[in-house]
Amino acid sequence: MKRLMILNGPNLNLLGVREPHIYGTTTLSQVQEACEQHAGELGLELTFHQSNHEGQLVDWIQAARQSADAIIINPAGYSFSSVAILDAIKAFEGPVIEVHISNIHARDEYHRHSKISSAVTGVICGLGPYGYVAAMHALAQMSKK
Ligand code: CA2
Repeated sequence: MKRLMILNGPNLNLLGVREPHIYGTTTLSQVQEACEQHAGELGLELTFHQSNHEGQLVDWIQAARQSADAIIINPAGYSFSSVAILDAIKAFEGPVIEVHISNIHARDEYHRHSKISSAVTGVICGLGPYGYVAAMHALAQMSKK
């Protein structure tokens, strides 16, 4: 497992800018920098994307079939609605870790049930931006087995 694609869904470009009481004050650029630093340490090649568009996320997941060995995805609002992202993930053969910055299980009913979770290898939520780094370490461990 060398090539890792990290995908971020809608509105995560606003991270650190709005609603800091829920999502904290770290910006998505800072999350990306932390991921790039840890990728270097773990010997991973990293691509990091964010889009507000469902089709773009589906295109990246499909492209990962050729260009990545593992995916970390924060589907954000699409977690609760997107059958298209679910289907695209089902067609990816490598490990996929779903990350949420907040603890979605402590949120309102609407934010509790991710449609994506049934198709992924693991789910990390509630650890703040560290969840991305934790997911990277988990993938690095998995690839050793
Ligand atoms: O906790 C997470 O990472 C979420 O995936 C974030 C989603 C939310 O719908 C999920 O329930 C949990 C929302 C991302 C929107 O991000 C914003 C950041 C700052 C201000 C407004 C939205």
